[in-house]
Amino acid sequence: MSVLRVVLGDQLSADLPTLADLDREHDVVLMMEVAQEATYVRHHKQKLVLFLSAMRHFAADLAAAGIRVDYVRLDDPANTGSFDGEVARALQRHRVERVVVTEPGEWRVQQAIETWSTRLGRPVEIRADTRFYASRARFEKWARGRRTWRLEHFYRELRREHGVLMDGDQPAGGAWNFDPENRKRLPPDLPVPTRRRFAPDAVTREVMALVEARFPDHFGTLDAFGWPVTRTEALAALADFVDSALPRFGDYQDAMKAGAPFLFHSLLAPALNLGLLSAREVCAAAETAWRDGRAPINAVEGFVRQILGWREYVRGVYWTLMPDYAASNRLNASRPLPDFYWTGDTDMRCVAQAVAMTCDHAYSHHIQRLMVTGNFALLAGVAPEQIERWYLAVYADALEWVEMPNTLGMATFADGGRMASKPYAASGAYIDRMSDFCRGCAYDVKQKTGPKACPFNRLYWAFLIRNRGVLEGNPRLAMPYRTLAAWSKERQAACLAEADSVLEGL
Ligand code: FAD
Ligand code: DLZ
Ligand code: SF4
Repeated sequence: MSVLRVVLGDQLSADLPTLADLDREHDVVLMMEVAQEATYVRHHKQKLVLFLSAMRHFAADLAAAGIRVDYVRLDDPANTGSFDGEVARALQRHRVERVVVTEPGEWRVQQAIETWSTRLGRPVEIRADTRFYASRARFEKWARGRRTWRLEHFYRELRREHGVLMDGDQPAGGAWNFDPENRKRLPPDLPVPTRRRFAPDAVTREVMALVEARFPDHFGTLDAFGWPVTRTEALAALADFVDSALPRFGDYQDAMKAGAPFLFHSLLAPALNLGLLSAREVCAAAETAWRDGRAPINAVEGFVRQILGWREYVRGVYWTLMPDYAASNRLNASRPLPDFYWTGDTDMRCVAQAVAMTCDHAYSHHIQRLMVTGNFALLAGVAPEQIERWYLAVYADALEWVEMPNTLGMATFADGGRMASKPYAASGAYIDRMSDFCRGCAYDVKQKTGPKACPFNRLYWAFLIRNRGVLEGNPRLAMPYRTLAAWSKERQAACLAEADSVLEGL
C-alpha cells in the first residue's frame, strides 16, 4: 500500500515520525513551498530564505538517499499557494492509498490538516512529534489539576525523567538551578567571540533572488545571511557554540552590548526549530562539555534549562491553551504597534539597537526581546496581538508554538500569569545595569520625569498604577506597590500625565 508522506518546512529531521516506516519502492515524500506560508505574516526575508533553502537541501538529501521526493517549488506555475491545494494536487499525481504527516508546529496548520481526510477522500494519519522530550499529552497530564503552572516544576520532572544533568537522583553540580550566577554585567573589555556563520551556497543564493523578487517589501535585509541551512552546517554551528561561547553563556546570558548581537548565545534556535538539530543532541553536547571540564555548570545548566525547560514548557502551554490563548489580553492593552518597531527610527538607543540587529540578522537575543522590545510594548500598552504578530514575522526562529507563549505569557503578561509569575516590567535602570546602551542615548536614564528622561522610567510607574486592579495582589510585585502606596494622589496623577505625554509622542 503506497503512502504520501508530507514533510513540512519545520520538519527537516531524518528521524521524523512521518518517515519512520517509509517504503522506498512505493511511497512518495511531498514537500511544498507555498505562498500562503510566506505571507500569512510578512516574514523577515532571512526567515523566508532560511526555510526555503533548508527545505530544498533536505529534499535533495532525501533524494540522494534513494527516496522518491515530490518537491513543489514556489515558482511552479501550477502551485496553488496553500498546503491544502498542494496536497490535493499531489493526490492527482500519485496513486496512494493514504497520507501520513507529523503534528505541525502551528495550530492553524493542524486545523487545516484535520480537514484533509474528509476533503481528499483518503485516510490521514497525524503522528505525534517525537522530536520533543515531552509529548503534548505529557504536558497536559502534568498541567491537569494544577492551579498554577511554573517552569521550574515541569523542568525538574523532565530532567529526572530523561536523566539530563543528573547524578543518580540528584541534580548534577549540586543544585537544580544556577540562575542567580547568570546575571553578570559584561566587562567592557571582555572579547566577544567571532561566531561561525555560513556563506550562502548556490541553492541559498537562488532562493535569495527568488525572495527579493517575490517579497521585496518584506522586513529585513539579506546581506548578512549566515544561518545554517543543512544538517552538516547545523552540527558545525553546535560545535562552534560549545567551543567558543558555551563556557560564558551562563555568566553573560542577560547582558547586552551595542553592535554585538550574538554575545555568548547559541544561535541554535533556527536549526532546532526547523529540525536540523535535535533538542536531545544539543543538550547532550552541553552536558558532555561540562563532564569533560570544558564548560562550567552554571553555563550548562542555564543552557539546558532553556531547551529542556523553557522550550518544552512553552510548547505545552501553547497546545494546551490554543485556540483561546491567541486572544489573551488580560491588561486590556490596545495601543497600535509604533512604527519604529519596523523602521528603528527612535531616539531610544536600546530599542533602535534591537530593531537594527533584528533587521540585519533576523535575530536578537532573549533579553533584548524580553526586556527591550517586549518591555517597551508592555509598558506602553501595545495591543498583544500586534506585538505578537511582529515577533512571529521578524525572527528566523519564530514559529507560533514557541513565539506566542513567549510574547503573550512572558513579554506582555497578556495571559494574566498562566505562564510566568509576574510581568517582566522594568524601568531604564535594568537596561542600564545590563547593557552599554544608555551611555550613548539621547535620553537620560537617571532622570525620572521631563522630556529628557528615559521613556522606560516615564512609563514604568504609570504602568503599575494603570494596572493596579490586576497586578496589586501579585506577591512578586508587593515591593513596588508598597512604594506606590506612599505616593499622594497628586503625584500619581502627575505620573499618569507624564506617561500620557510619552504615549502621545508615539
Ligand atoms: P540561546 O540564548 O542560546 O538559548 C538556547 C536555546 O534555548 C534557544 O536556541 C532556544 O531553543 C531555547 N530557548 C531559550 N529561551 C527560550 C524561551 N524563552 N522559550 C523557548 N525556548 C527558549 N524562541 C524561539 O525559538 N522562537 C520564537 O519565535 C521566539 N520568540 C520569542 C519572543 C519573545 C517575546 C521572547 C521574549 C522570546 C522568544 N523566544 C523565541 C525565546 C528566545 O528568545 C529565543 O529562543 C532565543 O533568543 C534564540 O536565540 P539563541 O538560539 O541564541 O538562544
Ligand atoms: C515559515 C514557513 C515558510 C516561510 N514557508 C514554508 C513553506 O513554503 N512550506 C512549508 O512546508 N512550511 C513553510 N514554513 C513553515 C510553516 O509556516 C509552518 O510553520 C509549519 O509548517 C508548521 O508545522
Ligand atoms: Fe533605553 Fe532609556 Fe537607556 Fe535610552 S536611556 S538606552 S531609552 S533604557
